[in-house]
Amino acid sequence: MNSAILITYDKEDAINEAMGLCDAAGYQVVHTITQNFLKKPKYGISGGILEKLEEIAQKLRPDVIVFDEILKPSQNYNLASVLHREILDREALILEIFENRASSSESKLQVKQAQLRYEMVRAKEKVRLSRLGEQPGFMGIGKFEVDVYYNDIKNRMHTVKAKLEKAGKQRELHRQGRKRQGFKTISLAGYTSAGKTTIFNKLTGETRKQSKELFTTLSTTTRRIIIGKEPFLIADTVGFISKLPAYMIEAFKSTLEELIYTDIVILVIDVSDSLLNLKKKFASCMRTLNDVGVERDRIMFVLNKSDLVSNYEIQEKVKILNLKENKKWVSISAIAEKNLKELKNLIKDIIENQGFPNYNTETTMEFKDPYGN
Ligand SMILES: Nc1nc2c(ncn2[C@@H]2O[C@H](COP(=O)(O)OP(=O)(O)OP(=O)(O)O)[C@@H](O)[C@H]2O)c(=O)[nH]1
Ligand SMILES: [Mg+2]
Repeated sequence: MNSAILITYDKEDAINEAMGLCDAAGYQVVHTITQNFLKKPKYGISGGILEKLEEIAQKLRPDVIVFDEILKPSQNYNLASVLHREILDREALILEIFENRASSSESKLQVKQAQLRYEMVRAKEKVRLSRLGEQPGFMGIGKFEVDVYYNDIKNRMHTVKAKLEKAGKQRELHRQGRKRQGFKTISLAGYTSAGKTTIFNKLTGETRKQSKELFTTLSTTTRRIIIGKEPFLIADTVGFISKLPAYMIEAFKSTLEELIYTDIVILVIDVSDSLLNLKKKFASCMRTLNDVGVERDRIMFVLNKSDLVSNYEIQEKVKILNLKENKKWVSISAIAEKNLKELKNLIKDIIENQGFPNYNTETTMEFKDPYGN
């Protein structure tokens, strides 16, 4: 396993997630440095911390240095020139995980597109700097090469986009086919590791990989299930995560598009999360669903992992997430197979009442994601 020094900008909860991301990307964290949230323009960290980091990197010789934040291309460059190590920011780290995990041809294309966009942002910065004549040979290449490089990325993006569009059309045909057959559709959505695949497996009898690692699922799987006497199609989807730039959601849009055309979106929430994490992840999910174009009244909420918390705690969390007045929620434990019947009943109820006269879907509280995702 490769080693990493991890720089985090947040409190306890975020460190665990950052460690999880490193682990999923195959890096063993040998040292962690926490710095307050304030952004420092040149390096993304203060001079004092940079010195400390230099010293530790000398001693521990990690393969990479991970910043659990999104760095500007210039910050990345400045850091790499001082530390003589590969610098991975949160985006690059997530891209590595996606690259290792993507197995279907469509998810591979999506990852490719996200990678190219990541490079594109950097290429633009290179072009800008070389035009200003500020940093000739920025990142080791001259002005002419910068233009060639930039155009090359543009061309490659074009090709990937065309292929993805074709895959998207195929998907659309499938969707229409299912609609013609009169199937109602359900999609499982939610933060990575909330337990979507575990629920999917329990409901369908499938054996898709479920794991505590982040981003276990990268492509959508759809299966037929019977609830009551009615057949449904249920889809398991890629998980969400906060602090992701819009283009990454955009890159996965064709997968996430399943969510737009589905009758019910089940938002899976890990009810065993700390209050801080629970709120942060919930806000991030609601924001992503909104960005993708899912209306609120198609969302039902499943509080999973109820085996890990008391009933009292569940009730408290329901109140905090403001689901109390919204009857479209149920707490379950996929692992302990608790309340799976209630979950099916709720799905059936919602489908029967679609239009939802019995459900109060008003949500008075605004959830703000501190990271803007
Ligand atoms: N205690 C407990 N653990 C659960 C429950 N459901 C799922 N898990 C665990 O949570 C972890 C994540 O489960 P997954 O089903 O892979 O989660 P996911 O939402 O599909 O995650 P991604 O595919 O990574 O987005 C696994 O280690 C599961 O065993 C539950 O009801 N109780
Ligand atoms: Mg999964």
